[in-house]
This record gives sequence, structure tokens and C-alpha cells, in this order.
Amino acid sequence: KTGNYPGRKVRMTEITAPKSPVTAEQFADEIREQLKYTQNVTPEQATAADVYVAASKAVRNHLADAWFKTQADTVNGDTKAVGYLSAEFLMGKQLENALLNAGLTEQFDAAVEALGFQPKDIVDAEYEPGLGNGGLGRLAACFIDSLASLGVPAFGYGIQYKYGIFKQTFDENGKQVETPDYWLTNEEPWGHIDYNRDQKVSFGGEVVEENGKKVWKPAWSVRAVPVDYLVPGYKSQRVNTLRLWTAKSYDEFDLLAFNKSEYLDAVKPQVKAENISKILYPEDSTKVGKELRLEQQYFFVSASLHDAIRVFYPGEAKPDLTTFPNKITFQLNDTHPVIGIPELMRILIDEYDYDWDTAWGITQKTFNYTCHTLLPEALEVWPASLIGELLPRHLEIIKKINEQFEDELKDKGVADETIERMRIYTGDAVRMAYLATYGGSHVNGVAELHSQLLKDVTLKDFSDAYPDKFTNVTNGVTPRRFIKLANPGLSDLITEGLGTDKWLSDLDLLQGLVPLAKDDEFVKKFAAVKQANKHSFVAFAKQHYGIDVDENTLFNTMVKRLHEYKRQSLKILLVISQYAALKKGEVSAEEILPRTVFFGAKAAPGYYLAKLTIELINNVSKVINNDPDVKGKLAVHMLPNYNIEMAQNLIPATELDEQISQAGKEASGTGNMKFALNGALTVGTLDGANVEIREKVGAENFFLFGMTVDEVEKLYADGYDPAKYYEADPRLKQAIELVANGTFSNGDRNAYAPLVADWLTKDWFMALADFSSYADIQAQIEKLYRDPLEWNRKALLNVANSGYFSSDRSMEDYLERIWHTGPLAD
Ligand code: GPW
Repeated sequence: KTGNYPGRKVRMTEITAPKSPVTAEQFADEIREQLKYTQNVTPEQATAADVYVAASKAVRNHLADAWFKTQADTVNGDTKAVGYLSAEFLMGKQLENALLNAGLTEQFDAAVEALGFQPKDIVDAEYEPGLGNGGLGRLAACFIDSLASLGVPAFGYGIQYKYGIFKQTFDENGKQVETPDYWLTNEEPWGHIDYNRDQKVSFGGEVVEENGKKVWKPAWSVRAVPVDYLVPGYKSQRVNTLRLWTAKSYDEFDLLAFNKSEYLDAVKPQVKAENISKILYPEDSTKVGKELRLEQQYFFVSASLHDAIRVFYPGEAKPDLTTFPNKITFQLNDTHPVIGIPELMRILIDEYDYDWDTAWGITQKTFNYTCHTLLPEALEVWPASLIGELLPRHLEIIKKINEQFEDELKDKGVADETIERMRIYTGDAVRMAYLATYGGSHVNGVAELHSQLLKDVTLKDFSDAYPDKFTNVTNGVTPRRFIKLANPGLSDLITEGLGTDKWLSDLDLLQGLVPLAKDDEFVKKFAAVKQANKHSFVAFAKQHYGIDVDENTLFNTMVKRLHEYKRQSLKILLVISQYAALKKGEVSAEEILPRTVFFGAKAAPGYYLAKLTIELINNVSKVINNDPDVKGKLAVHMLPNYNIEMAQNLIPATELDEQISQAGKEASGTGNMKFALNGALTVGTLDGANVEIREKVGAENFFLFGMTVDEVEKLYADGYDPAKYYEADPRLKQAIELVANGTFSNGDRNAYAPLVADWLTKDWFMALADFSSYADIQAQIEKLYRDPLEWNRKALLNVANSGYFSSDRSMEDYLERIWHTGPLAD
């Protein structure tokens, strides 16, 4: 394997001719066949749900040959593969995307109509898999789409959770209610469970010495069974694999216990084993030091590493694993899979008899680490006692890695107190981010600013000691799902404007739209697309949420996980102040700009202030939407259960996007990219990828406000007192008073007291300090919006200049800077 990287722009040419072209009639027959032989219903009996399953299986069958060929080329060719290890893959609905990438959309539409159905009803029948929390999981899904589209051999490795991210509803008081997301209730046609490619994963027990060799004697094991999802590239004729592990028990039944007639005890091991893949932890950017979570992490990582050895050294009892890093490079998606580092060491030493140094060489070459946060509380640190109990051999290996690490640092002349700070193993804890940084070849952040702050702050000691390890790869999103599927109107207009649809696999071509921003007729067409998307979203909102939305208002959206650092509080305080101004008649008739504010956000179930913020937003919404004084001027909607489907519908309809995190806290953001690519203007801080978006689209096409990272630091250093800001800005004071005096809680002054107290005394993320500049910039926003042509010109320039934020470009950067590999030969 050469591992050579062929240079940037890894695939400029699309492979357009499908291998097995199929007519609509043939495709209809294939669906009928599936209905008959696998669904066992006649076309007359078939419901939309039946047709969805049948059509999905038909599409999957179409992809089979390309999948086999990709696998064979991956194993037999000389191109290093990518293994993307991630605890989350937030895929979104599959059918439409698979049709698009396989080039079968038209055939599907016609076939389904021939069967007497509407294509949209069939596509809608799919239940969205929610195997991720937010940005990190969606990024993984975008990346594997791009790798397949670029023709790069890749495996996504993760967990097929039985319960995905919880479903969110609100009770009559506006509180978040979580219900389990049992997404596998009905037949799921995409994943194929492969019982014959299983792996054994063991836990607990002890380490003993036998003939001078350490031997791990585990206490219990689970069976990891892969469920394979196809990842078809867009017009690439390549189909990669997403392999999600599900946990099964070996001890179907404990006969001994059963014979003692302890029936329930007899199934306990089975329950324990199968619990491992039962549920996705719903915490996003906050660590939870739970045993089950460590079990999950080890479970999927151990199975995946063994799987890669099986795939690349088929049937070899004594493979030469010194070549392993030339076969596959593993990317650690945050700290969640970092236990893979000691696991590969263990596999090499204990299972394949390599010496420590050889094993270390292989391991360090094999792994790379992506950090997705700057919040210290989100960097995983495991109690050594927990690792010792669950994975005793791994704890030994980690200790030895740490010893070697400290020696290496001493040799480099690093000061003792610095070494002390950098320890991977502290005596009672293991710092996974440090282990990942030392144990892999490269460390990257996910936007320029974030990568810089990793080097300067979060991982400064490491960057000083190993400067060459650090690099940046700015995140991206797939234009197939988030432009073509989500926004067909804009896609058609782009294709019309550019005279080609090649932009879908080379998003830099959007630059060709820049001159069209000077063409008023084109800008008006662009505006008409946005208006049509707003119109569609009004229908979507009515159908899904039962709400009435006025399409002739500014659509202003803030969708993302609920987190203090993202500052939904800042937005709701602004909305309240705008409401107060309207109520008091402070805004003249010609100054009033009708707005509809959409929020979407799930809060981690145990995150008290986040849940209280949701409750507040819901109740502000109730008061405002029911107040005749502001009717037609201001409306607020907290949309329940933000997910990929909602994103695909709401983003194309949005005109103003909120990216208002405290500077230095949002590692990148990816929603920001989706909005810009769909022609929304951003109001935002200099944080994460906002910085680069603003650079690309032009400062004049971006509403910037708020403190910079340096100003934030200085304010902390000088001693931050939020009450000062409360006193200084009457708009802010008024807004907080309305929350405190019970306006949004039927007069109950206690309802939001914890939030109010936090704002006035702590305000850790300085929402109050940024309020004035945030409120001030609204005048600029509203002025521009009153000039639709100019607004839309700027929005179009956002689209034209955002091609950089394609995940295809992110993948090219990883290939060049980190993975040093490329696409398979055609
Ligand atoms: F804390 N992100 C996320 F870094 O969605 F692990 N979940 C997480 O648990 C973490 C990060 C973690 C997000 C970042 O918050 C966001 O800024 C970034 O765009 C996204 O990961 C993808 O890199």
C-alpha cells in the first residue's frame, strides 16, 4: 500500500453513467417484486409504509454490486482506507438520499406514481434514525457521504443504539418532556445485520502472569454483531460501509440459575449484555462519567479494530500487522473512541505477540484525534478505578503509556511542573484528550479559531512539546442533503445560473453566482425561491405543529442544542425587549418589522438551566402569540423535537440565522454553514466557523456583534459583574424584569428565579455583556430587510461564497493534512 495522496481536488470528474441503468417501468417492477416476496402484500393492499420498505430494498439491491466492488477494491487495491470511529452518526432519512446518490430519483418518482402513490408520501413514511445528539453526529454523517462521493474507501464505525435521541414534546406548562425514541418499532430496510461477522468483546476480571506474559482473564463478554448500512457516493459508483454494532448476549440463558428456579436471575447476564447498545446518551458537549458509557465506547471500538484486522488480513492467523497503518487510518471523533489506543496496544501485544515498541509504533501511526470542543468539562476524564474494574489490562497499558510519555517529555527537557500538568494518568484519573494527543499522529480542531485556541489554551503544553502534530480542518456539510434535497428550488436556480449541476460535487463552482448578484432579475428569482420555501414551511408547520405562521414576516431562526454557551437566553431576552417596546408603543408604525422567531432545541434531560430556558421560551411564546397588541408584528415558536427533517425544512425558509455563542466557546458550528448555503444572513459573534463564514461571504454580508475572544478574556480577568450591564441598558433591564415579575408565569415570581439569579450574579457566558451590541445591530438588520432587493443580493452572495463549507472540501483537507490517502482508482 502506497498511502500516497494524489493532490487536491481528488475527484473533479463525476462518473455519470450508472452501471445498470434502469427504467421507471423496471423500477416499478422491482418494487412490486419486493412487495410480493418480502413484504408479502399485493400492490392493492400496499400502504405507503409498505412501498417505502419495498422501494428502499429495491434501491439497496441496486447498490449491491457497487458495494461489493468497493469492498474488493478497498482490500485488494493499494489505497489506504479511512476508519471513522464515532459514537454518533446522525444520518437523517435515507431513502431520498440513496435515490439521489444512486441516480434513481426520476425512476422512483415515476414508479411510485405508477403504483398509485405520491413520491413525497413514500419518502415521508421513513422514520428518522436519531443516532446522534447534534453537530458532532451530523458531521460524521456528512463526512462519510463526502468520502463515498470522492471515491475514498472508508468505513464508518459506531453503535446501532436501540433508542436514539429522545423525542421531545412540551407539557401544558411548556416544560420539556422526553420520550424514548424506539426507532426500530417497524421494519428498517437499510441496516443489514450480519451475524456471521460478529466479534467478541470482553470486560472485567483480572490480569495474571503466565509464563512471564500478562494475561487478561475477563469476567464477562458480549457478542458484537455488525449492522451494515450502505453509504452510496454521489455519482461516484462507490458505496462505502457504515458498520454499526449491536450488542447480543452469549449466555442466552443461565441454566444453573434457572435450575435453582431463579428464572429472573437467569436472564440477567443477557439483559446486562444487551444493555450496552440500548441507548444513546443524550448529553451533548457535557461529559457523563457513567460506567455504561465507557462500556459502550470500548464495545464499539474493540469490535471495530478487530473487524478491520479481519477485513484487511482475511483468513490470516499470523498477519503482519506492521502494515496495518498502511491499510487503514483511524480517525477518533472526539474523545469517545480514545480507548481504542490502549485496545490496539493490547491486541498487538497480547493477541499477536508484538513487543511494546513495535506495538506503539503501529498504534501511533494508526490513530488521529479530532477535538470538537473548548469546554474543559466536555473533555472526558475517567476515574482510574472504573477503568481498572472494567478494563484492568487497559489500565496497565495506560499507566505504561504514561510512564513512557513522561520519560519522553523529560528527554525533551520539559519542566517538571509542566509534565505534572500533562500527565495522561494522574493516579486516580485518565484524561482521554491527552491520551489521544500523545497516542496519535495528528490532532485537529474543527475551525481556524478553535484550532488556534486548542494550541494556545486547551492543549497548549502539548502543542509546545509536539507542535507538528497540530493542524486545523474546518468542518463542512454535504451539499447533496442540505442543498439539493432540502432546497430543490434553490438547487434548480443555481443550476440555471451556472449552466451546470456540477456544483453538487464541486461546491467552489458556486463562486460563479457572484456576478449574478449584480443582476436584479436573478436576485428576484432568488427572492422568489426563498418566498416559496417560506410558503412551504408554513404548510409544514401547520401539518406538523398545528401552528399558523404568517409568511409575510421575517423568518428568524435559532436551532441547535440548548446550552448556556450557545446563549438561547440572549435571544429570548432580545425578543422580550422587542415585545416590551411594541407594547409600550415605542416603535412607530413604519418602524415595525414583522418577525417570526423560530427556536428548536433539545436540552439534556439532566441539564436544569437548559430545561428552564426551554420552559421560558415556551411561555414567552404563549404570551406574545396571544397578545392582540402585537399580533402581526411579532410571533415566537418553540418547535418541538428539532431533528434533521426539521432542519431540511426550516433552514431553506429562514432569512436570518442566529449564531450568537460566546466567542471562544463554539468549536465550529455546522448549522451556520447550512444557513449560509441556503441564503440566510447570519447575525453572529466572532466564534467558531462564523469567523471564516464572514471572511468568505464578506463582512458587509454578515451581521457581526459582540465581544471577541480577547475581550471576553479581559473581562473575565477584570472581574465580570453582570448586574452592571443590567443596570446600564434599560432594554435589558426591562426584559429581565418582565421575566422576574411573572409576566411569563401567570404572575409567579419564582418560576424563573433560578434563571434570573444566574443572569444577574453569574452569567458564565456573558450574555448580558453582549446584549447591548446585539440589540443595537437589529436596527441594521431591519433597515436592510426593508430593502428586499439588497437583502436578497447579500443573501445570494452568502450562497455564492460559501462553497468552501462543503464537507467534500473538509475531506480533501483531512486527506491532505492527516490521512495521506485518496480515492480508489476507477
Ligand atoms: F463536546 N459537538 C457536539 F466536543 O455536537 F464532544 N457534541 C459534543 O459532544 C461535542 C462537540 C464535544 C459539536 C460542537 O459543539 C460544534 O461546535 C461542532 O461544530 C460540532 O461538534 C462538529 O465539530
